[in-house]
Amino acid sequence: MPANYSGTWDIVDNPNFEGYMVALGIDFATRKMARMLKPQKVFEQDGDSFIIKTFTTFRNYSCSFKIGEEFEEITKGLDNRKCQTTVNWYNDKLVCLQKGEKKNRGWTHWMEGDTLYLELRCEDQICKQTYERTA
Ligand code: YOG
Repeated sequence: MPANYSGTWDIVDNPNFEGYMVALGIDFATRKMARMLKPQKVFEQDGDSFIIKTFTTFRNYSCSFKIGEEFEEITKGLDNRKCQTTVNWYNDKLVCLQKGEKKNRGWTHWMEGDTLYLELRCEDQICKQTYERTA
């Protein structure tokens, strides 16, 4: 039985989101505004099938995938790049690789009780977000 991430999660900490956005090439004005956002994650999971929705007051982003199946991800409304993306289990962690123009790009999710972590990686930058379960 894989871990079950289903639920609603609100951000409580977001160190170095700025560095991650710089690495993605996001312009100053957009970064300034995006730094103020408090993203909410909604996970819909059925075994190895996932929909991860990220909601903010500015933009929303949704990503659907099956574990181990590479897909083309267009990061629409984010940095608008095309990636060949794969997500795998590593024990109960979700480990994502986003192959494309940016080196070392991907993310990892893991849970500890009602706390959800997200490490966002791009080039030499790491942003480690923390979320708390609200539903
Ligand atoms: O999530 O890949 O949970 O898809 C990364 C933002 C700000 C737009 C958010 C809107 C990168 C302006 C998604 C932010 C900054 C700044 C929220 C992270 C880019 C543009 C929609 C992500 C994964 C893992 C699932």
